Amino acid sequence: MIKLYTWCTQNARKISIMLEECGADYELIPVNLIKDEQKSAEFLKLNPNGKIPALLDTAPIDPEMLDTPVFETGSMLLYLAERYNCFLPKQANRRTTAINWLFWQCSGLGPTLGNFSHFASAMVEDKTKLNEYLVKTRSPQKEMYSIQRFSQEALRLFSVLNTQLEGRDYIAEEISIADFAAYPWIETVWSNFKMIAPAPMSKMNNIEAWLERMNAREGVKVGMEKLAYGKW
Ligand SMILES: N[C@@H](CCC(=O)N[C@@H](CS)C(=O)NCC(=O)O)C(=O)O
Repeated sequence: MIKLYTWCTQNARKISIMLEECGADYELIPVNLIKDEQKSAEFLKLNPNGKIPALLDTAPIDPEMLDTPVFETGSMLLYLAERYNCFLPKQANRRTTAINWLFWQCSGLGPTLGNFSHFASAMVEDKTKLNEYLVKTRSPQKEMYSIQRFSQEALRLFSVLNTQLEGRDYIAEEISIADFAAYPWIETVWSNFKMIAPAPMSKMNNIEAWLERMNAREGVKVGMEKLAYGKW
């Protein structure tokens, strides 16, 4: 059984999708970000960095893993791929490609979109249009420079991914942890970016088709739904 310590956010949904797609036996344990429970002494034993998600495997294949928490979504996806023997391609070139793009998401796409949301949400006057976590953590100031910086970088990253998806159904040809890492972030901001940058976004046809393929997957749908905003 996998215990997933989490809240309802994009990073967390990478893992709920993976767990669903693997057919894993898992339990969701809420860590309330609105109450700062991610900084509690209890949670810091799971992730000393004080951020969700984190997981514990209560029936690991290797018993030495019994009390070893797994944190950082990239590490968690790799752990689960090995644990359930799925979504990490066997062919060496595809495997390396999946890992390349997993790191690309964790170090580039995720932080860029996180920063974009932090600054762009400051422009939203009606708080009911934002989720509770963004209301709590968004920039207190309206800063056009920061919004431009992170939206331009996001568009550049979309374009890089769009090129990778040319002639491929999934990032590493076959579906993998690289797709599960990128999907929740892109899905959440996609319609907003189409509104704010219609010209560059009209060229992202490969991502559009990939999103449709991802949306159609049962595990993806259920994984997203399990940690939809406002669930807890
Ligand atoms: N690099 C980390 C990022 C995790 C992260 O940023 N988690 C956010 C929610 S999506 C969080 O816990 N924020 C609360 C905080 O920073 O105190 C990962 O991939 O796991």
